[in-house]
Amino acid sequence: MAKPVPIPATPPPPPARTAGQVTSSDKPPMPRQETDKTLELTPDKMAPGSMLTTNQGVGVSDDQNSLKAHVRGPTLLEDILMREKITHFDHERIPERVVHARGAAAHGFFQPYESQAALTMAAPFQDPKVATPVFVRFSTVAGSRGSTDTPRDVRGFAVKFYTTDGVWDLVGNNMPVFFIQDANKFPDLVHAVKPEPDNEIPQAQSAHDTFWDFVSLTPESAHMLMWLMSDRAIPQRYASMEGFGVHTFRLINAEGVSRFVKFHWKPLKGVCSLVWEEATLISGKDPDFNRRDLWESIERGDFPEWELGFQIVEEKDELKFGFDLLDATKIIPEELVPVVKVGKMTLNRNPDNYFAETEQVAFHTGHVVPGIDFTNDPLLQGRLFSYIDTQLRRVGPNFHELPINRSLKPADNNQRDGFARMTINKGKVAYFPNSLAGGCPMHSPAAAAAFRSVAVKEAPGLKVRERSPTFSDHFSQATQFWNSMSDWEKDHIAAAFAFELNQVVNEAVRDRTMNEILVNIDATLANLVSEATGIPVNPAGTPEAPTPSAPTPSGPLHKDAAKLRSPALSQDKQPPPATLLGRKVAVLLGNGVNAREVGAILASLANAGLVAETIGPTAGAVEASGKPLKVNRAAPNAPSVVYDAVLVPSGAGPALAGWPLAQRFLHEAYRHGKPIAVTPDADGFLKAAGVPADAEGLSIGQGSPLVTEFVKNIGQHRFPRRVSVLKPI
Ligand code: HDE
Repeated sequence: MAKPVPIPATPPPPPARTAGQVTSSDKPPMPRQETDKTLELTPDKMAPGSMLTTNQGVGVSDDQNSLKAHVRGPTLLEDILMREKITHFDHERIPERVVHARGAAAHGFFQPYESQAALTMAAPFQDPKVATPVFVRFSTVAGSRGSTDTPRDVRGFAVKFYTTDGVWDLVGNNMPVFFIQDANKFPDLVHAVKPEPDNEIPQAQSAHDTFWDFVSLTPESAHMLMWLMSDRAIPQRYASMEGFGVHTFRLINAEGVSRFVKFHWKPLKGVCSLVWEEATLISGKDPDFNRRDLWESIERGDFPEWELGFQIVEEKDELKFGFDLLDATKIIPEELVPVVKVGKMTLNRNPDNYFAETEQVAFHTGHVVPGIDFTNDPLLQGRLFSYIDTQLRRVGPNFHELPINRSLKPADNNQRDGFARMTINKGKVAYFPNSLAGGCPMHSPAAAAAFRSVAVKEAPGLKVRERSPTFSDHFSQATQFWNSMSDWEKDHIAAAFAFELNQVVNEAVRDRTMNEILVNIDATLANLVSEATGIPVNPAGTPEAPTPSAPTPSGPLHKDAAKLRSPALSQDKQPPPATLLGRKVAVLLGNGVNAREVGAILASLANAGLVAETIGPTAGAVEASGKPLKVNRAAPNAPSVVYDAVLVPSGAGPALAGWPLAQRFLHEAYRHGKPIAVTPDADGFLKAAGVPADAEGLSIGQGSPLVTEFVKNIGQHRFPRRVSVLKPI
């Protein structure tokens, strides 16, 4: 089989296409490796040239004034220059994605740790020495293209692998389950969560009546609701999200042996989230928070990385679990089937053009390569239909010819024509079988690189429009999720349910969510939400949770749902991050700060891989040791919520204590559980900001011991027990 091509250490000079033959690069060189795909894109890139022309290459003498009958007269229909310019502008948008409209993306590569040929023929997993180029798009689901980055929402995590056997798209999310079990319900789910159709309110939020109406009538969504109400729905950065293929797929090896697989992406930056209040503040202060972080970290050379993991289940074990592997509302707990890490993905290059790349990229679950195949998951089966249809509508029938979607292995078939066809197919023959072109292009039944659906034995049965009874346990794994959370994670979940249900006006919807969904997940959860919303828990009116009916009722998950736990689900119990690279520290400055100490602190923070910014009252300077000390950012433009941690160097505290904006800055950092480091002279500042001197994660000290402890605390990410989000101060 053809192998992926290694990434060249020194890329050959790319042949650039430029306007008017001008060759120039408008970007400074970045410490990055080019992949085969980024090199292949080069001829399609264009830097601005020296002469303005029309789309037909005709020079333009004046692009600022329209053609008029006389200097104060009417504009003429004859103005070909203005009409070409404005009509092109009128057609600049393509339909935004019906879901996942807001996104950000980057290029990179995937490299396996060792050959997985025993499991799969898929090209990216054959040889640890070779890397496969990827393009990855992260997104929110419900909001429009211009919406904020930090609503409570699922995040899309879609990876396009440009393999030597063609394109493979792994179109996943940052949550491992989904709201519904059958694709036929997808339009209903999306209509319910999107802004309500009469007034188009609210934007990018599930906190409204139609969403909770739908999910309260759809108990299969209970497990996904737990994920959505958890902090997973407000990831701190894309680089600190897990990713999941969600469905059970198949891996096929060269002998044709099929095994079930679940795909997992594990971020090397650790799994970290925002807290809800912080997320809402960021929405106002920096709606581009996540995409900015992705862009800036790649520009800095701090490349986001994830390990790809397989959970493998042998075909003979398909019915062993007590839930159905075809049910996308279920996970396979990692404690039952470990996630084996098989390789690493690195994102090392920003797109050159948002529209051409991030907007026009077209993913499809049906884009697979030999070695990967599907299961009968009815949600996946529906997606196999939906994505190609959506791309035909959104981007057009030749979407595969756009540079970002183009396979590295050239496409060659008898499909022709359609809007914006770019390939100039030669010859008379566009059919098969043919003799006039020598039978070409030919089938390749024996070639390893040819896709053949795996021959799966289907049990004989009736053609029905029904749900399998093995899909009927909707609550065990929702309870398992709750049981697996730490105390503060439970608080955050209950507070999220309370926030959402307090936005719901319809009493029947509020009541049904409480008494037909929450009480079936956990009584404590129901009581906490009841207290915070005033919705009575009414066990008398509570229907029994449906009895689980599983392929093998002896499966380990069904013994006692209330006792189920999976520590791997808890963010609190995740291993510490492999790197702190890119965490942002605010160094608050005020008049009187010790300039020498600031220099030393900034150097130590940079050594630890942290991005530190000094913040003062204006973007100018503060007075430090009798001299002006330039600051990086002005406090009104640099709110606490966009930083991971705060440090106050010696000398600054007394001035900051009397400054309300600084008090608010420190107080918010405290409320949001962030590591704080101050020198002893900041005691008045702590008091004025309402930060208790014994707060967890607050370091008071001097010099390098202070910085060392502070950096250690940043490794813990947050100290969320400081403030109860259920009963906020
Ligand atoms: Fe999607 N989904 N989806 N989805 N989805 C789309 O395709 C759909 C589902 C996911 O960055 C659309 O190009 C159906 C699950 C991501 O471009 C559309 C069903 C998962 C993205 C579509 C699902 C996803 C999409 C809209 C139920 C996680 C963004 C625009 C059967 C495994 C990809 C587009 C990008 C986008 C349909 C459910 C992930 C309409 C019918 C489950 C990450 O085709």
